[in-house]
Amino acid sequence: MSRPLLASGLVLVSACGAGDLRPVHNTVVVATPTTTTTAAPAPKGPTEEDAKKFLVGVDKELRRLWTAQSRADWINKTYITVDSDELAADAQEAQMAYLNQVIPQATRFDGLALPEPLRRQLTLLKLASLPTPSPNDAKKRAKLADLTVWLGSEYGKGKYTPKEDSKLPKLAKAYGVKESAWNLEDLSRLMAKERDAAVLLEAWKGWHATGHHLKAKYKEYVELGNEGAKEIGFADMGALWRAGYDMTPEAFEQDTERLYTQIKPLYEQLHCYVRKQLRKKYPAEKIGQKIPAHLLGNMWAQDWNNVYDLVEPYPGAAKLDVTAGLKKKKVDEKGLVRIAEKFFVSVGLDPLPETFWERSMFTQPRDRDVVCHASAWDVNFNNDLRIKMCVEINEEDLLTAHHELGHNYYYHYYYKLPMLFQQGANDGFHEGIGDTIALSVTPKYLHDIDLVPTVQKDDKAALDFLMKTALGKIAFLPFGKLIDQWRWDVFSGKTKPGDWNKAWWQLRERYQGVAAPIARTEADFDAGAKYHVPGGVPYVRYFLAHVYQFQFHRALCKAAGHTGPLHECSIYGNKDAGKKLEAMLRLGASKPWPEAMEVLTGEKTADAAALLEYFAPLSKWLADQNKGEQCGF
Ligand code: X8Z
Ligand code: ZN
Repeated sequence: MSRPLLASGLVLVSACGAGDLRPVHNTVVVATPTTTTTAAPAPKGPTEEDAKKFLVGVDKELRRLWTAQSRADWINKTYITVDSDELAADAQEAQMAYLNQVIPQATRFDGLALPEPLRRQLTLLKLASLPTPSPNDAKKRAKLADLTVWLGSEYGKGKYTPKEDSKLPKLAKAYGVKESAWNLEDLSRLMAKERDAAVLLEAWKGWHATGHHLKAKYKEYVELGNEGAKEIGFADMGALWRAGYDMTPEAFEQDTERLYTQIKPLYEQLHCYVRKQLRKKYPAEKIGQKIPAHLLGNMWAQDWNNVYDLVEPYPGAAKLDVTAGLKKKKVDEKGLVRIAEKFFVSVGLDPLPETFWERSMFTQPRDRDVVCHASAWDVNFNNDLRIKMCVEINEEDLLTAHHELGHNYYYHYYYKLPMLFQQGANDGFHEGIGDTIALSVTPKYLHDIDLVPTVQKDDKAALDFLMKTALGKIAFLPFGKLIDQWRWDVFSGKTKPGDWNKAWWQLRERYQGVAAPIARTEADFDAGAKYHVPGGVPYVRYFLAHVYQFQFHRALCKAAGHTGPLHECSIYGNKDAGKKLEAMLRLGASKPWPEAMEVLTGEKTADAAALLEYFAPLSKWLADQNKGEQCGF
């Protein structure tokens, strides 16, 4: 797992903390000079040269340890066995042991004036154990490493075997399910298309049951991670996670809240309209204020793309059926990723290295357990780019391929930087690059590359397209925020283990307006049924990315000379936009994120205004449609 991976999703090692410029340890001991009659030589503190030497050593050792971890992790996640678990945990432990030793050493330079690149590396080093800080105790370290690997692998192995009286086996063929036990990909295909509420409920319950047995170990992971965080000066693991944004953890929380306030009214409008349509489709479910979580086409109700047919503004208009286009052109798994690569190359970025195509995992192996959740890697921090994805030939995975390649292109443009700068400007940037490119996958672009036969160019078609995009992007926002809201409270102890599931559903109701479809208890561990929780991957990054990507898109469209509505812009083929993007990617984490934001957008803060501009026509349409409805939840 390299930390990049993380960006990608994965990694046990951190996922990209980007750097807090405040000293992590707020007690800097400054020696007070004492006056004596005899002129004793002043005690010599460390020099700039010492700091430089120290960082050269750290860079070398991190490269060695993170690469070893990355290799072990790649094998583990593409072939889960007792042995690969063991090897991944050993590699994890080794890099944790090094960080336990070297992070405290970095404080030696706290009082010293240093050139900015050195100062920033020291700052980032103090965050380098993110997301899984280990206590400096060999036994505890080994335990924490085992726990993180175990949690990730158990999630990857999760399956649901329907009972005798279940309707699922009869549907297996229709959903392309080949084994009697259904894995997450199988259940997700069903959730996407099925419209029988009882069947949906069974799939939902079946998958969520796979999370139950993770709770006890998750509790141990929280305890040890908190201990590790405290040892390096943070209140708990959540405070460490919130420290990676070039501002205090408190300021970061406030800033996130500010962004959420900007987009909440639009989410409520979308929720209101979707709920109205679902009430028509599922009258027997007697949908109240909150939407039952199994009816939105996705296991976690995190995006609602799959209920598009139920909420399409103008059902008569020609359908933008990308999946049909891919199938018609007989695009295979690699071919789908090639389409995404072609976009990046069209704006002047490099083609992916040949090794990417040789070493990536594009399809789900039939004979072994793997972690299917998509991720992107640079295994040796030296351009050994890969993705790991169980590609299905459909529109959703075409967009995910763009998402993953965004990570790979970031890796590609910063791999020559020191290890500690080989991260996104912050982790939300890393998550936002591929999505930014995917915003240029417009109906016109799809037509231009011959994936859809016709495009209609009128207001109705625009509203259909905006609705589709909103089901992916706007529906996601509260989910993107609440996962870490839950974890921050779990880590700080504000939410006790006896209330974990209750707190989970309180947040899902409050933020998403979604409710558990059946009664839940503390024997359930529903957060454990979402990859990033057992996977230990921070999640607020995706919330940020969903805001940033519209800012990035607007800036790139401006660079490309686009005029007209933002949702019509595609930067496909535009080298000026590509240059702008590349300049930002090349910075990695070498500068505080507001500077990277400025390089790309001219703005120094995160702002949801571009997102609101993009969706303005839909926002107006929704407000009209919802007249007379009691919106809110
Ligand atoms: O985990 C991912 C990527 C890998 S970084 C596929 N995403 C989040 C999720 O699936 O929950 C992308 C969007 C949100
Ligand atoms: Zn990602």
